[in-house]
Amino acid sequence: WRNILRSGLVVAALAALPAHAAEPISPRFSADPSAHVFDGRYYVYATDDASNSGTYWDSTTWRLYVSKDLKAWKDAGAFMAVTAFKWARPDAKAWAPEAAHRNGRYYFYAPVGGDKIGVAVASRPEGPFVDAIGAPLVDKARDANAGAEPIDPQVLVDDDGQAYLVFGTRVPKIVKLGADMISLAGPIQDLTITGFPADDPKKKYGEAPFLHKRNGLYYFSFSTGWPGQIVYAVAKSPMGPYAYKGVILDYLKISTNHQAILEAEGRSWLFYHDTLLPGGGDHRRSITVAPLTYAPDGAINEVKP
Ligand code: FUB
Repeated sequence: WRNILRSGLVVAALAALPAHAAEPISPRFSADPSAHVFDGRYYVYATDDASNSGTYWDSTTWRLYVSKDLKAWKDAGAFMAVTAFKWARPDAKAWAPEAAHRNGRYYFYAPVGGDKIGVAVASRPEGPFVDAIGAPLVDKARDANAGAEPIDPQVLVDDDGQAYLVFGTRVPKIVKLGADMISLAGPIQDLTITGFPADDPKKKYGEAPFLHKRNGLYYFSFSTGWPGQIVYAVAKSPMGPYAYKGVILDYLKISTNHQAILEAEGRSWLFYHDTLLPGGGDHRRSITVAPLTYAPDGAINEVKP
C-alpha cells in the first residue's frame, strides 16, 4: 500500500472520481421534467419514455413522480393520456408537459402530436385531469405565428398575476395567458435573444424553453439543439428582449437536453434528463436533479453533474 500510495496512483484515481455521481430520481424511463412544489410535496410531470417503442419518442402517455423530500420518489404512474383530448389522434405523441397551480386548480399543458398544445384541469395535482376547453389551446393549423412545432410548453405566473406561456422549437414563442389559465390573452410572439457568442455557431435556440424570475430579473433557459447545452439569457421584462448569459448544463451523451428550474425552501434545483437507468439511451431517458446556485451578481453557476 505504501508503495502504491507513493506512486500517486490511488490519489490520481480518487481525484478522477466525481464527488457525487448523478442518480436517477425516476425509477422508470422518463424525460422532460416539469418540477413543482404543490402543498408541500414535490411533483415531477414527465414524458413517459417507459412506454415508448425504444426507437422514437412515441409514447402516448405522461408519467408523474411525487416526493415528500426530494429524495424518495414515488412513481404515480402514467396518469394522463392523449386520449383525454377528444380532438387528438389516439396515437399522437405525448411530449414534454407542464403543470401550474392557480385559482385553487391544477392545470396541465400537454404538447400533442408535435403540432398542438392542449390544456387540462384537475382539483388535485395528481389528477384526474380533464380537457379544459375541448379544443387545442395552441394549434399550428389555426394560430398565426404558432411556429413550425408548438411543443415544450412552460408557464410562468408573474408576481402581478399575469401568466406567460412559452413554447416552440427553433424559434421560441411567448404568449400571455388569460387569468383563467386556459385561454390566450394576446398574440403569440417570437421571443428575442441577443448576444449569442459569435465564435460558437451552436449557441442558438433549439427547444425546452423555461422562464423563471429571481430578484426581479427574468431568466430564459433552453436547450441549444440536438445534442444541446442548457444555456440561459436574461431580461428585465418577461416579453424580452433577452440577453445571452451562459451555460447552465453542458452537452450530455444524449441527443436531447431538457431542464426545469425549481425554487423550494430557499434553494434552487435543476431537473434534467440523462441516460442514467440501465438500458438508457436517447429514447430511454431518466430524470435527475442537481443543486443550482447563483453568483452574487445573479449569474447562474454552471451545474456539473
Ligand atoms: O420528449 C420528446 C422531446 O425530446 C421533447 O419535446 C424535447 O424537449 C426533447 O427532450
